[in-house]
Amino acid sequence: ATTLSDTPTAQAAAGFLQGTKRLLIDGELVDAAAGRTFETIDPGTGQVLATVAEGDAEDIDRAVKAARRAFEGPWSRISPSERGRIIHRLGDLVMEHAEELAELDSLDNGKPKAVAQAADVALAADLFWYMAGWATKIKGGTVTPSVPYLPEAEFHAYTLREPLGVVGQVIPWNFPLLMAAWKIGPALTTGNTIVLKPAEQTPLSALRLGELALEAGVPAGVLNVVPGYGETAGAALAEHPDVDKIAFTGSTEVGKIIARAATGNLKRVSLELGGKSPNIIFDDADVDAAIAGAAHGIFFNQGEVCSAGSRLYIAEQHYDQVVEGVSAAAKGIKVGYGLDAETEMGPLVSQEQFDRVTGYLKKGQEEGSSAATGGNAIDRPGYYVEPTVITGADASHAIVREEVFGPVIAALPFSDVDDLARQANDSHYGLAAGVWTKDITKAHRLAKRIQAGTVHVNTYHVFSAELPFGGYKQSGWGREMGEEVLNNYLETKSVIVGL
Ligand code: TXE
Repeated sequence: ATTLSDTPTAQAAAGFLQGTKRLLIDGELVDAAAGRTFETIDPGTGQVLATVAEGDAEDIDRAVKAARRAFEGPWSRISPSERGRIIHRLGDLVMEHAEELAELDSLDNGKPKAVAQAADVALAADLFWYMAGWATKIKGGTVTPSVPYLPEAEFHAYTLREPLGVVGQVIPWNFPLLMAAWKIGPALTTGNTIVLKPAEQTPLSALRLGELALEAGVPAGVLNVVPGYGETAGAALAEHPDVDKIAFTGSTEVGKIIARAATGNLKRVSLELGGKSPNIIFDDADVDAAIAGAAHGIFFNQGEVCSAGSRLYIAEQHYDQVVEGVSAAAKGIKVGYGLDAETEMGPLVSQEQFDRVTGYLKKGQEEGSSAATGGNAIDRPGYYVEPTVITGADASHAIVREEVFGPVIAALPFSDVDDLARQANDSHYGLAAGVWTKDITKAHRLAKRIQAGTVHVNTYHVFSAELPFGGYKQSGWGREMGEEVLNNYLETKSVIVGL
């Protein structure tokens, strides 16, 4: 691994970064069957961070077989109580290795280490602790069936909730550790076994998490981690005939590919996809709080958040003040290398993502909008972009309609509330929204009208293990977290006994 001479280097993660990182299959660290490797890049410098074994279809197949054996064998014999304790220990181990995991995500993704530790790592641990409690609380019910064509008969019936079996999980690069936790936690607590494919841009923390899972007592084969590319390893997992379910977080485009690939054996599918979330500031809002919330809603995690508040609707009379306020917040953000203690915003994750975001900035100019602040790449090694506030955009512009997935917010004035609700819902996406007002009636009315899986009122970006998260419309299928996610990983069986 190499770094630029003036950038801080890994401390807690230095050991893990040594040597080629291998696949975790059946409790063993192994090379890819084809012997191939790929490089993961530090987006803060553009230089190679680590070399990683590149899994493909053959490795996925090996991992699925191991997961099947573990599902039928050791994992099925462990009591729910013990399962819960193992998952709880995994949460403890995540916290014990908080600094190491935060460094790995900072180096691999670019995000500030302090943010990774306070948000990603803490949320991941909390998710495991929360899910651990569910292991002993998964239960069916008893039912007294009435059967019109058998009026004299008497029955005793009940429902069982059973794990699906082998679950494939494909995750993105924006919250590498946390997305792994969101997927692994509920699948384990419901008694499934897992083949996880992390994003090729950020495979490191998921591999480290796999090792910690073994340390926590997860039996060999229950959690397999196979880094590789989407078109090879990811596609092989989505198509695999012996995988019972595929869970995916990523782009809407790939979500559709996954859903099609899953039809071969009609495996269960859950999808957490893109967004273009409206954040709405009313005339009666606490304007200062709304400005801070709008800036946090878009600039947190370099704007690489599926639920980022990227369309900012502002009541006309506050428009200038809010644009000025969010612009000032943008200018005040310290953009820099993730391991620098001063850094508040890191680089984008990859050259590809940098090209995509700067492409949208250019397109915005061509379409006739302008940047109140930012609008450019930052001239230094790595994939840095200025926090940007766009004004003068039209509802038909790409920068208002499409997911930019970068630190770019479009400010749009409004006057009429009914028209505003129409505009807020004028999107293929429906992941999140924000409403800023002191009028509780208005807030609750709008919360009902907005087509989104999460509506924030006078706050933004609140994630909690207890709260379901997911999308309406093309933002996805199913919900993650909360009690609701358990449905993604369970079958229901009715058992009827004639008495
Ligand atoms: O995502 P992909 P990309 C959005 C965001 C971003 C855009 C593109 O707008 O700009 O997607 O990012 C795997 N079969 N989001 O290209 O390709 C891939 O290896 C199976 C929103 O990085 O969807 C990775 O593990 N798997 C989002 C994962 O899918 C495939 C987070 C996500 O990559 C595959 C990330 C295939 N054919 C991007 N092709 C969110 N909802 O948070 C790729 N993959």
